[in-house]
Amino acid sequence: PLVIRREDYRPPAWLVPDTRLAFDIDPAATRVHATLSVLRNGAHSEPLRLDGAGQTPLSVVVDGVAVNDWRVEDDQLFIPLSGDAHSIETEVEIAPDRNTQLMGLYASGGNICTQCEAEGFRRITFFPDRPDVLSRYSVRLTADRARFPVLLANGDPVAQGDAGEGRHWAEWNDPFPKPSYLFALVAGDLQVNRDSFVTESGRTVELGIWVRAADLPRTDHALHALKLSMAWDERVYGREYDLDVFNIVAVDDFNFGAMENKGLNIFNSRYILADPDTATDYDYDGIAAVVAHEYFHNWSGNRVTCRDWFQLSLKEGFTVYRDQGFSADQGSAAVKRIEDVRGLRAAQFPEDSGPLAHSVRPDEYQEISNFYTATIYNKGAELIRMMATILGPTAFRAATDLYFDRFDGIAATCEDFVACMEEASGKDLTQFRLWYSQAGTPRVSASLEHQPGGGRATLRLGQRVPPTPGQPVKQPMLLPLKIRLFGAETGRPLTDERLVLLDSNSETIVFEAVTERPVLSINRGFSAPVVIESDRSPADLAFLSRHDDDPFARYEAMQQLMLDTLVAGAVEGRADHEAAIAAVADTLDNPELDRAFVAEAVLLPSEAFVGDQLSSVDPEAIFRAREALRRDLGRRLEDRWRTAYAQAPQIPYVYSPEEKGKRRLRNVALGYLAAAGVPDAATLAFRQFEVADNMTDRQAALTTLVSSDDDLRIAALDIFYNRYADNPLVLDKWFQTQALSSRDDAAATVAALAEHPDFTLANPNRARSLVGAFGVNQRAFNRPDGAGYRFLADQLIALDRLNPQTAAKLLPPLGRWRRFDEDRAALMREQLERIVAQPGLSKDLFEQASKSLD
Ligand code: B3K
Ligand code: ZN
Repeated sequence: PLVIRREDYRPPAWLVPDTRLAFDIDPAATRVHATLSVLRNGAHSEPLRLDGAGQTPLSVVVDGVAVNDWRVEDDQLFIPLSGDAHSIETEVEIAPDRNTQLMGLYASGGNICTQCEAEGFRRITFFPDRPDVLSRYSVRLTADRARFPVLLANGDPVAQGDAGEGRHWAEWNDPFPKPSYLFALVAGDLQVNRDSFVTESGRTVELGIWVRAADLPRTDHALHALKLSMAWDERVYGREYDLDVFNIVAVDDFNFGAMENKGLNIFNSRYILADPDTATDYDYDGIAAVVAHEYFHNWSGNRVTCRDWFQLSLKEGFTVYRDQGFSADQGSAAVKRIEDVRGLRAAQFPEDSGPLAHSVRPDEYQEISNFYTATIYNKGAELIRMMATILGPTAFRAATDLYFDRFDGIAATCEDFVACMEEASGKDLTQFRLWYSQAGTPRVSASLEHQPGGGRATLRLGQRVPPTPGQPVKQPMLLPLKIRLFGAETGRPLTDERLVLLDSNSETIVFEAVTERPVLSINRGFSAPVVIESDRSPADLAFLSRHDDDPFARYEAMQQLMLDTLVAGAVEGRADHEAAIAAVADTLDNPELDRAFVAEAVLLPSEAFVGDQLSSVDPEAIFRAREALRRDLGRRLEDRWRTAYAQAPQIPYVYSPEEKGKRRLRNVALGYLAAAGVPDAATLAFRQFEVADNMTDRQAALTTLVSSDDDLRIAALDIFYNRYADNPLVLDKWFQTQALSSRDDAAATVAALAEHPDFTLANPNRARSLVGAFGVNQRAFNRPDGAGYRFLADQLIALDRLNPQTAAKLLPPLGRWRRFDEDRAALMREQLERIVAQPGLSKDLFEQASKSLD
């Protein structure tokens, strides 16, 4: 396979300052006429080389004259050119309605749209399809007026008119030079929800969210989030919007969440459409976060873009960090941090310890689509957060100002970003840079000793970065650890919070005159994305869960206590639940804690996260240990769960941090009552399912029922299906809830659902809702007979023929074989080998499956 290496980067041989595109839209045969002004970049004699995946030019014209000395080789068009500046015209014909990969120009629900990042533009026309070739685009669209009344592209609208024979045209012009991955167009029958935003300097921006007519009532939340994002970026980063219009289009068939095309974001409809009856609180939060994320890309990604795809985290890590900050400011910052860390542990830590581990700035890839990972996005965001912590808020803001100012209109690198951080703050980040090049999650050991009687306390810290594929030996990294000591007797802090910069393999920190036995609070706020291995006793962890003044650290102490309990239960078959039960009781009883925080703090770590602590994962033992603790917590604290359950939130539904917290705690309580096996659990859940005026409560009740043995689950599933039969986003929930069930028959149910008339692999959301969700259902997927592995492989092989990108994304659960017993490992490898042996496999799935076998 062809490997692309970061060290091979060379500047483009030819630049393209201006690009004119004319699209004659027809779903079966769209003509694309491109006119590129090209400039030789430096002194060389290379021909012009344009990328064009699977394309043949219908014509090639140089400076107005048709030529035939061009050739197409390995999906590139070579044109010999004698001068330093030329005008190049090409024409191609493409078929959006046969594009099942959903990359390039494709059809979705009768509309035509684009997806170009990372390398989709080469499926539309011949172009140097790399992010460091920035061009000014003007675009003319012509299409049938009745079928495609709306014609949109990047930038500002210039003109429109009649083209005769029932057709019309529109012209768009984007004054900002951009790489081809940010190109977009939409032709469709859409309605718009409009508003406007006045920027800080007084410019009025027309905002529009475009959807099918029937979906229009579900667009207000996204539009509101957009305006909040625009104001937030002005206030927090000093970044203003720069065009007269900002449009968002929602489409049903989309490979991921959304795309930040300049002035014309295109979204998966699941990140736009919401009303209380069809979307959960979680969906509402996700919509606001993704709308913000794509909007923030206008600066971190579009105005300042990436030099090459190895620098992807430059825009993605930073933009995730920015959207996390935005979401934290909309409600509880502590709960947001808890959710983000939980997400990091669920997706990124396993990636970092598995066969697909790669650094935040990778050194090589076969298929760039495979590198849109939790490491690039979420660990990348943690890197920015650590730099912000090391610099402090004032210097960090000065550094981002410098970065935006210096690299505006430029394709930059991660190194450029770090250099701005150093220059604006005077700090030396030489060692910190290892975070960009070394993969793997550092492990930090911490042990605290105290001389009784008001003496000295000694904290010994150590770090170790485990080996990862291609990186057997690691250097110590710079780890910013926020630390504080609390007095075991008084419960009061004994020190201020300190930022320790651990930069060697081991270090000792001494605290003098420590008057009582200290308890260590470490990595407060999750200041570094590491694993802490400490010698704190269950009693100390329970103590911190009551007394720590950092809400994240409080949550973390409780999680560690629960995790230790679950690991003991899984390994030894039983465990002492008392400390965990007491800590949960105290948290529920504390009136000062906000309900949303309480709901997060009392939740048990996932089965997968428990498995990640073990050298060999036994999914049955983990499930049993977790159910045993859930049952005990449910029974012993039944009164408290009933009290929490009785605190009904407001009707009608209100989406606010406060009401969200109440709903969350209430649904967590319902889960514990069901785990306790109280006789009325199913009736309670079913009643909630029936009377709920919102999807949050309805889906939570359904989730509880779907894992129960009660026949009410069948009734609830039928009612849910019939009620939402014509809403694909809600039907996804119907599939997903069943795929995540903890019932013994979950694997069989999933196999049957794959034959359901509403199931299709052609729609990525639907594929993910069944196949993707099943892959994270630890017990069902890892059945000892290997049926789960076989099912996933069958689905991936079928999906790969339609949509390689989406297939490759769903592969990682099969790559975890090293973590399991020999029998399961052999069954998983057998399926990986079967995938790799498929004739005509995409390079996307090949790269993921073959690396997973190593
Ligand atoms: N930049 C896009 C992701 C494109 C993924 C291509 N495989 C969305 C985002 O991160 O905002
Ligand atoms: Zn992004």
